[in-house]
Amino acid sequence: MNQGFVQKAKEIAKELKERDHFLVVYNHDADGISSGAIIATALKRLGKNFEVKVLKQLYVEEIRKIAGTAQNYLFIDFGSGQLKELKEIIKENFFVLDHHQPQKEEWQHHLNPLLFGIDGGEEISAAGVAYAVAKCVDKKNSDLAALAVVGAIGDMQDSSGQLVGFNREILSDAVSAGVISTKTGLRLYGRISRPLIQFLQFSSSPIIPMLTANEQNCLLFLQGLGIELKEGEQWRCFEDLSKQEQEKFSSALIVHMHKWNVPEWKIQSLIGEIYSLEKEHKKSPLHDAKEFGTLLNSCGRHGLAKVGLAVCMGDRKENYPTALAMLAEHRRQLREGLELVKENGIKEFEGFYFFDAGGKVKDSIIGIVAGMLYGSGVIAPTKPIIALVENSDGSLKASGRATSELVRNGLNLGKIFKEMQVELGEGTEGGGHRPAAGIKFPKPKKQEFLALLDKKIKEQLA
Ligand SMILES: [Mn+2]
Repeated sequence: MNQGFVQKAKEIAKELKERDHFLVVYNHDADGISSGAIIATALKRLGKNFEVKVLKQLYVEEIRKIAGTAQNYLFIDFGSGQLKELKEIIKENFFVLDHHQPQKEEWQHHLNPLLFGIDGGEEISAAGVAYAVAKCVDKKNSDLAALAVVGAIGDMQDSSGQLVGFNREILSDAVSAGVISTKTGLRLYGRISRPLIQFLQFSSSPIIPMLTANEQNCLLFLQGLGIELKEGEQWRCFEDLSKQEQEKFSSALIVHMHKWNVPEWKIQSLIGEIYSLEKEHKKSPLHDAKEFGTLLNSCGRHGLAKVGLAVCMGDRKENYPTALAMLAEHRRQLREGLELVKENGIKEFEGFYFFDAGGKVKDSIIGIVAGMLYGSGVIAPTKPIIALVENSDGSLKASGRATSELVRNGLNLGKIFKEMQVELGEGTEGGGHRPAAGIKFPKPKKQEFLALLDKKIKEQLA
């Protein structure tokens, strides 16, 4: 345990116990919702008065709206990058629990692992930071470690195959409290909520060559293993399989990926630690930390973060069915996206593959769909794929995805879209990472966009 970090968590916990009338402001993704729920539960158990408010981003206008509405404020999973603005507008009586890059600004009630040399990208998420405070408030809050694990998984802090660093200490609290159990197994998403075919077909991390986005091949793969897809009327999911069937499935998948020359590190990351929430029903997606995280993200994306928060705080009646519906909606949109690709086909430019979804696919889904196409066998890994959707405001949003091989060869989609933001001018907003990036631009600039993009990609890969 890092002494400085724990000391600061203790100080903040003490303040929370002494004060009352809080506004808990939290981020709308899985980590933000879990951390909001951890703090809200801790306050509730103390008998404090509090309100909650979700935000997509902590813009200055939002801070202005919030100011004066409570006696004390907690900003969770953001705020470290807005300390100056918070000090100017809220002035005092606010706390920041975050793991993003902080401004160079002093603030007494600011807990961020990066200030203590702890990696906030891999070792602890906002939910872990919130948990550290909750645990200092009362040792009995150790059951909340389960939500801290969900938050960390939601922020993909297990990408090495298991939780590391500070997250491991939180995990061990969760195991001791009997709220989480771990096992080693296949780390594909959807072990509980996805029928076997979709378990393979919708795999986007990693992409499985010839199986992702290819329903027919998934069916053949499973038939080849002799695994029954149904039990009576019910589609079987991976958790329904016997131990032998699970092992058969996993080894066949590994052999398959070797056959298609998937890099060794990617194949290895397929097997790792699985986190189960022991207090949740075995058939509920909440039983698996990854699915719990996706359920929260689905709620957040649909403007229903509060539903996710209620579920995190134990609601299994009023809000739970809505949360399940959001998760189903997420899957439906992925399926629809892939079907649309089949119908509309993919165009090929010299520098990239292109898919125009029109107004039919949400811009939050299109990037995932684009990435999945590499698995379908429809496109070669030699060019990036660019997918386009029309937003409800009439603007266009392009999402680009590239393979790691293309990135090694010099492709940087984030840089291209950042440059295009300047070159396409007003109404354009672009950026992102080398293999995954996005850009929004006015509709009349579509042809200009395509031509410029083709030129830039060819230049980078020349
Ligand atoms: Mn986060």
